[in-house]
Amino acid sequence: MERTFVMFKPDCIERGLLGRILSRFEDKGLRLVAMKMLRVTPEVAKQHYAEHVAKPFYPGLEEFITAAPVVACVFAGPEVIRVVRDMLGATSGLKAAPGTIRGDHSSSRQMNLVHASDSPESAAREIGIYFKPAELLDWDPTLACWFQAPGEA
Ligand code: FUP
Repeated sequence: MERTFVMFKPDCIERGLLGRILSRFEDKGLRLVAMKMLRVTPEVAKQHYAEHVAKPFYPGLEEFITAAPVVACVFAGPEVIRVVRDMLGATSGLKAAPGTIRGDHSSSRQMNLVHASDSPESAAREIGIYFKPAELLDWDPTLACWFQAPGEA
């Protein structure tokens, strides 16, 4: 089963939206396999956003992502990387379609509430930054059989 890294960013925690947005992933039937609250340090921010470190917007992005706690998660499910990205919507809340998480709750490109991996490679890399292998729980929710038919997962 595919895994993706999801991070509820400082704006999400400060605005008290964690529960409501997490509920959307639960409602969808995504399997939560790891979760922790932490403060992103400048060092971890540079690792996480390695591809953006040299860009003009990076200093502001680092200031934002280190400004308050975040909640880091791993979700598992079929096609979960694409499914979560579709649920988030476009990077900028101003462009994200209504009905998506960012489209419904964000009006910003930087303060876009939730991060999610965009490929299997970035999922593996990002999960490795925030979690030890032993922190990823292998479990079968009792109700899984009511979210997908046999053979779909
Ligand atoms: P995403 O894949 O949707 O997380 O977006 P990107 O990898 O393109 O950007 C990473 C983060 O940088 C986004 F959360 C938003 C932020 N960003 C800015 O703050 N300013 C920019 O000009 C572009 C991206």
